[in-house]
Amino acid sequence: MSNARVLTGPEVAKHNSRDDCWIIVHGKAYDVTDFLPEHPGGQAIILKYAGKDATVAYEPIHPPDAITTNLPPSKHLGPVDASTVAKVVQEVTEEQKRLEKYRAAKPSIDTVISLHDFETVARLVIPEKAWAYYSSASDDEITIRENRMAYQRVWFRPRILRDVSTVDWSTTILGQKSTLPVYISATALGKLGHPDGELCLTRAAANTGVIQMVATLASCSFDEIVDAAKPGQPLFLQLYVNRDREITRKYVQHAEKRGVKGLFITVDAPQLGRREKDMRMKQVGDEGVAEVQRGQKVKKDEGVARAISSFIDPSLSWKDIPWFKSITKMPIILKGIGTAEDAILAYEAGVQGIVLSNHGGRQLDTARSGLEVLVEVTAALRARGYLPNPNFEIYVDGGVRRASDVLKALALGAKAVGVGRPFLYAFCAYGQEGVEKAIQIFRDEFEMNMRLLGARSIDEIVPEMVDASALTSHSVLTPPDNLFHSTYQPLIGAKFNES
Ligand code: 173
Repeated sequence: MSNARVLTGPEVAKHNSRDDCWIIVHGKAYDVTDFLPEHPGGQAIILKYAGKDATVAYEPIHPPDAITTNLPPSKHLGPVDASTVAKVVQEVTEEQKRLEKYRAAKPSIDTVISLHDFETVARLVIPEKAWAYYSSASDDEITIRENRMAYQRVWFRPRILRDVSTVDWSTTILGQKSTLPVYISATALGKLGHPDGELCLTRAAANTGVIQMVATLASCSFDEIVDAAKPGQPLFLQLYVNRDREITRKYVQHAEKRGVKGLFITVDAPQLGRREKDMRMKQVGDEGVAEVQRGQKVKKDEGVARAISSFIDPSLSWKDIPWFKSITKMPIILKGIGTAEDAILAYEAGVQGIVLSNHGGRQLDTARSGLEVLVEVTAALRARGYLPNPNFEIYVDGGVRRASDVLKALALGAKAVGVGRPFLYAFCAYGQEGVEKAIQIFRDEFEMNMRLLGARSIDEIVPEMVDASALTSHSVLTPPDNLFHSTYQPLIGAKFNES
């Protein structure tokens, strides 16, 4: 029940124990005592703010409506008089000093000329924890590097003298117009790196005619994102399937009602990969354990993503596909296919597409690159007479940094390519303008590469334009002084306590 009276800071502060825990978020108080054991991110982080204003910690990780939808109305205690609330004192840390220094010295956006540049800049202007979470990949980070290397094992076979005065790289994805054969792939927790989070993507997509795939675990709420889109702007939705299917059904049907044009169900994450950079980062910097947390086993090795992923249903199986088809008319695409066998099953299950993906190297380490999988998938589907089929599209993601990468994937049979981290880094570094610049860089690269390849439109990009004979050979050397080698950071070992 909503309390009509405005509460004061000292009143809220009295409820500061595990048995009686109130917190303030966005100027309103909530009784989270019963919710503590259910909090996907663990109790410890809430208890740290028991009786206090938790907005700073809440904001980057949760959509604004997470607390109101997860707590029953009886636990919504109503507004708190802001003038009576003690400010959560945020001392200026070494990290903040570092961030200020780098933000002041940030290269002008005009000097950014490749997608790699966004990564170089983002690393230094976002909090260490954000960088650790975004950049991390699983285990020994072999696959994240392989995603990049695979593109370097495919070589072009360009055609000449074709009058390339006009070249056009626009296409359609699931029947929706796209100015690039590229979509913005889902990445979670955008507000860790920029206060506007995923809205930077939505607004840039609106201005450039590119399609954004909205993440289930975006920092901005789904409705905020849809509200920020222009009328008619197509959006896709990435779906993590909840253990409680009723929640998933409502979420999917709400998305359909709001006009989402494609449902990308993530199928490669029944459990989240162990991303050691993220896990290590969690172990440092959490010294501020509050009194109420003492004696409690504080899980310190989870990392940001694992901590909030417990709702994802590991029992998801092929048997669930008919159910998805029964609850929505949106095209269904399975995101995270890694073999021809599963591509065939997906086709036979009657979905409209597949994303050949290893989740940006964040799930099964030493899984192959989407590009390599593409070759076996198109061969197997063709052999069964399943391709060509205008109602079944194949996408690839992971490691794409150049239009030339996209052209290779298209030549090998992809309809479009997903790009995740580079757009994320673009907005971490320069907000919406960064994303627009990233798209401009793609346009410039497409124009040049298509001219040099002798392809005037997307249909003229054919398998004969690439030599992929080295693709399955994993030992081809590439020059070690590549830009991407300097953006990938070495893993670090266990840390000794400081004496
Ligand atoms: O790759 C990820 O980090 C991811 O997909 C995820 C999953 C669960 C929670 C947060 C992010």
